[in-house]
Amino acid sequence: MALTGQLRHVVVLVGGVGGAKLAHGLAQILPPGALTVIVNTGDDFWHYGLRICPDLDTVMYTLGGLVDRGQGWGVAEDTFTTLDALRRLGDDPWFRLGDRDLATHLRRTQALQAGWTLTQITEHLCQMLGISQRILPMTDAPVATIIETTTEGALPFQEYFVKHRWQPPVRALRLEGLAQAALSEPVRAALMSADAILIGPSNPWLSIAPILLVPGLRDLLMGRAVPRVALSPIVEGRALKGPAAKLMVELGYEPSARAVAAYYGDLVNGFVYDERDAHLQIATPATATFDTIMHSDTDRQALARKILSWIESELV
Ligand code: FO1
Repeated sequence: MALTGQLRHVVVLVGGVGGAKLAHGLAQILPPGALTVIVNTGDDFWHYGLRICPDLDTVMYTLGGLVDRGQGWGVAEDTFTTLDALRRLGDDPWFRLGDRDLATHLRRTQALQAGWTLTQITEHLCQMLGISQRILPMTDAPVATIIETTTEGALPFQEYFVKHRWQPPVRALRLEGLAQAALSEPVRAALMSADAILIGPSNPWLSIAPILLVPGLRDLLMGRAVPRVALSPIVEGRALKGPAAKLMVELGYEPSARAVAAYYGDLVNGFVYDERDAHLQIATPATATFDTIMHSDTDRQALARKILSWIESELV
């Protein structure tokens, strides 16, 4: 299936690993500059005095070809000399920061302290890594996803996700810092000029909701008369990766692609879900089923091409 070139600018909203894989597939089939990836920053936190932006880095390393493909985050073949030295000094490093990855956090923190915005330093890091598509944080303001658990109380995202291995049952989610958060000009301009807006197969509650909560973003999206297409991160009742299915049950949803589509509601006019779930009745006006599980680079490109071809033939 060939693309006809009607989609000159595609925007995709993503969190970490799953969304980064789709963004990588899109980046490989679209010309340089034709893709903008808007990334969740609710997972960001300060650690050892450094600003860590796990989802931004996962997308950056994936598009830059540096990512550790086994785990889906971090730098391939990284070493952990600094972490080992910290352990010797009595620290208990629960968040695995590789030596090469640390360089990213040092450069970012240095730039933020010198007055750069997160958008500016992300653009610079992407240039340095030779990435030809645009990667934007959802906002420049520091926001933090807080997980209200039934057993450990309120946990900042990485403590819930990494330290507690997403085991504590979740009661509710909230985003701190929203009142100060604004839509950045590059995010606004990207959404305004998009010929299609995709929502990646990322966790709708943990990764996509924070992006949609940035003041003004949801309204802007709803106001765009272009294809707005979400992908399900749930296949046969299970999450492709991470806690999405477990979280859905804890929040009172059925863990299925149908419940994901219902959650997005009329924010999207198209919904893509896995062919293994083809029997599900989905209420979104336009739907397509494909093999959405991406093991290889070829799978990523194939899925990206099928989605864009379907959008061009059915939704444009
Ligand atoms: N995930 C883990 O499960 N354990 C880690 O120690 C860990 C370290 C880490 C360091 C840098 C980075 O960019 C990502 C890292 N991640 C780690 C992944 C990250 O916590 C999650 O993938 C996302 O925040 C969820 O989208």
